[in-house]
Amino acid sequence: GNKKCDSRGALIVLEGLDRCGKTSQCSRLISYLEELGHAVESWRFPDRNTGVGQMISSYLANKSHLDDHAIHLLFSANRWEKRSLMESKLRSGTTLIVDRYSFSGVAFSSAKGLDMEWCKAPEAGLLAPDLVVYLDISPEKAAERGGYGGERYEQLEFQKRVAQSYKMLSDATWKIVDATLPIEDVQKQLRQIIMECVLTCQQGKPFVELWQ
Ligand code: FDM
Repeated sequence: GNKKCDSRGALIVLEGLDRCGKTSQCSRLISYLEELGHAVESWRFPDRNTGVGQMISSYLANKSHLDDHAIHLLFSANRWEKRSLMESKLRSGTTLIVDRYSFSGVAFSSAKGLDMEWCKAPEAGLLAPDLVVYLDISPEKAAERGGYGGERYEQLEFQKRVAQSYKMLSDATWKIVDATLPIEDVQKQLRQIIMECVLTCQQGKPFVELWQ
């Protein structure tokens, strides 16, 4: 029904290669939804503010070395430590726009050669996004944008393997947006796509868990 207590927020995830424009598109989406009067929060993974997040941050800055499996599990743990807060926010009606999620986890680790099914396993039981939007750009074009900050994964050859992994992971439910279009055009498409999702969730779409 239309009772207020039925309405929940949407879990919306943006994925894509480094330099695809995810972060600025996310913040524009937040302003847009706020202007429309929606309860909305900007989230990102890794969340570097937790204890686990600080270990991840130091790994990404090349300040520590960790086994590929170990860092994979830390990225996953970083999502698990936010799971209950995520669910309560959504239940209370707040929409979450999330910059990277489990798909980054699997795409980046499997790009190192880890088995994809092994990579997916610790994600099982996390909340499944109501919508995944992939901001599509070739690794070469992304590299041309420059500004790779020098973190561990910001290298063309590695980003090429990440792109292949994303392709294997994606399914028919993903919305693919051409990230090489002008910023305003990308934003326009994103707004249309996410509003549809926000409305379905308001109408009480049930929660689903990864990994299907
Ligand atoms: N990354 C991100 C992973 O390798 N696994 C994960 O689970 C997540 C969420 O961390 F290169 C990688 C992707 C990226 C790096 O991400 C840091 P940001 O978006 O640049 O903070």
